[in-house]
Amino acid sequence: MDFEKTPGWMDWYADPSKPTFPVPLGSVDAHCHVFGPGAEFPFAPERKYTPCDASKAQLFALRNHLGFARNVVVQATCHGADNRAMVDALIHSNGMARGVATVKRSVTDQELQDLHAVGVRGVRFNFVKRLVDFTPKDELMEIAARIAKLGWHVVIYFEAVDLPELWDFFSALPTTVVVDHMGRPDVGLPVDGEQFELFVKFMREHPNVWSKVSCPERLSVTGPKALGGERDPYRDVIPFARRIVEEFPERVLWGTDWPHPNLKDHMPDDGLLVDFIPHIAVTTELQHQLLVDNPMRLYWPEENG
Ligand code: 0GY
Repeated sequence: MDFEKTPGWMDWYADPSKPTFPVPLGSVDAHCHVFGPGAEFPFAPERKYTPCDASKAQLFALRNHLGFARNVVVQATCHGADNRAMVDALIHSNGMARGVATVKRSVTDQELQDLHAVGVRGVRFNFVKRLVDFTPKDELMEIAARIAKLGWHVVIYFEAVDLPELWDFFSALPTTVVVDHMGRPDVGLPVDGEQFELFVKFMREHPNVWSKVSCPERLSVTGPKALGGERDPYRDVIPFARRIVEEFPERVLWGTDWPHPNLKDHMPDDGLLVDFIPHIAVTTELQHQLLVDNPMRLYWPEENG
């Protein structure tokens, strides 16, 4: 099937630079997506955007280029609860990718087992209104109870302003909970201001909650402009991500977010995104936890010696 991209859609960066930061051996890109290709894996009728194609082969080529070893492929909303493109990527990864799916209440136990067998280890609940229609919380809680039995976790995606309203629901989730992109703080506000303090409190009070310290390109107000050196963009996000890495070093993950859906102003050079890592994880020990130990514990626990 041929799909017309959403007007103004920005395609992923075709020729990313080589990072100057050498990531530790065995690093995991713990947040990335595949889109289609639409001709093979059609986008969902209920989608809010139609992206460019971004295939598993292109994802794995980027992984190698950046020096990473593994991927966690997160189901993108443009594929709804049809997980075939993500599953196909896992199947062709030689065991080097695990996945996070989107499922509905109607999913059968056999389907969950099948997803587990190919490497799915979590489900994503999305509360970003521009991306998805509302799913009743009782339905999500029912899904959470079922996937908890498989040892899976729940990935949650929401905007910082919605945390107060969602707090009780998130607190009741019976699994490990992974927050996408630090709960999307407004980095124009102080790092010790009311909004981000609430997120830090949320992590402090819930030892089962982890955070991806990803997406500076999405959160930054100063943007891609290099402020402190040629390869030094998105500086306004650093204090936020660094604070989370340093207070919760055992509960943080990092990902490229390739192919970067719905960016409006610029498409990041993925090599530069990797060079952001030593600014937020400033010791080799923190870098190893962020890129290797934590994602391995969550997604490949059977390999932990
Ligand atoms: C992200 C962000 C976005 C979209 C999706 O599944 C998706 O459609 O995740 C977004 O537009 O903010 O983290 O990948």
